[in-house]
Amino acid sequence: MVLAFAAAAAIGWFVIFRARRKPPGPAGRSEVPREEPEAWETPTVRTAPPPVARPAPRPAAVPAGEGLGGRIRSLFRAGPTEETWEGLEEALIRADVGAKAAAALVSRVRERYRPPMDPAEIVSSEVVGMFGADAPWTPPVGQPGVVMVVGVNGTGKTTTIGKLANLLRHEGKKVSLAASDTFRAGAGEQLDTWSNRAGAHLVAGQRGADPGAVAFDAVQAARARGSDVLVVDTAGRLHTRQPLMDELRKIRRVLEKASGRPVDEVLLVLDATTGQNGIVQARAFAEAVGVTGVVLTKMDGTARGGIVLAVREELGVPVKLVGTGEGIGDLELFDPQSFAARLVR
Ligand SMILES: Nc1nc2c(ncn2[C@@H]2O[C@H](COP(=O)(O)OP(=O)(O)O)[C@@H](O)[C@H]2O)c(=O)[nH]1
Ligand SMILES: [Mg+2]
Repeated sequence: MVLAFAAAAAIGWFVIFRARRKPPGPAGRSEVPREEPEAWETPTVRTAPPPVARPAPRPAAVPAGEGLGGRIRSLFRAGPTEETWEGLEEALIRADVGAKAAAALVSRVRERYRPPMDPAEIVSSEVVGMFGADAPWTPPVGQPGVVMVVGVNGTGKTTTIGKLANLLRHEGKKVSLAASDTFRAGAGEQLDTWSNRAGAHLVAGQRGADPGAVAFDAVQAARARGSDVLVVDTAGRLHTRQPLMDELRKIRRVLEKASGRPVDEVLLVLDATTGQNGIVQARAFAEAVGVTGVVLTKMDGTARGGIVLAVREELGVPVKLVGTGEGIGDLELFDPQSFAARLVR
């Protein structure tokens, strides 16, 4: 009876949880079928009745099955057999790292692992190795250096631009922002608020204005004011449809024409909770406008962002920055060590 009640409560909670987590549905977002991250599939863990007292306290290690690390350790418990390696590959794929990165990781771990090593630690250090040679983020240099920010609606482009402007200001740079998302209602106002907070200069047009024209004006205004960096916000609707990609290509062309030099950086913003769909997004934007780096947002939640390993391996695009909240200071330089530790935790 008690058990039945607990199960019903758990299911009820699960349904409410899923309903609450559904994105509110800005137009562009509904186009992208979201893979539900693992954490959404196992919320019942939080409502399970307290376990009966154990005869002996468990060690502080992650319980098997909870995180990737726990899963890896339990796979290796019976010594590495062919099944262990298959299981490891499967566990990595389930953590969104992609088939290519998973296969590469398995073969590297296979070479290095010798019992009684901790297999999770070996995986973690090989993950670090995959990002090993990537250069960390540095602000572009130019008069101004130009950073274009692209990505699907809701991933955190505008918020990231606000945080990035703040970061650059703290490094003593003069920053201009271009509101080239003229499509979405309120996008210009949102960027205006961020520019005020960060102490950056904003160039915006009317809603529906030509995003290329805004970009062109922004380069001229940034140059006239002596800004060190210009960061350009863009629309993110329907990344699978051609018009957005055409628009982004045009913005890039206009920026390069106005500044007389190549765009320094095209940052793709990926939401860590997106899962497998992130690689589809990354491929589409990379093909259309070229992408020089990824900003992985929403890493303050339960998501682990395994998808950036897939993007790194399959498209060769490094991760530059990590968003860890909605506040102006919640942007960090990507650190492979802490990323790997969190992924394999
Ligand atoms: N928790 C969290 N929320 C974020 C982060 N970055 C952005 N957001 C939120 O994600 C939502 C969409 O952000 P926005 O910048 O408007 O996305 P855009 O459509 O890509 O420009 C907003 O509610 C932001 O506050 C992050 O790193 N962590
Ligand atoms: Mg936006």
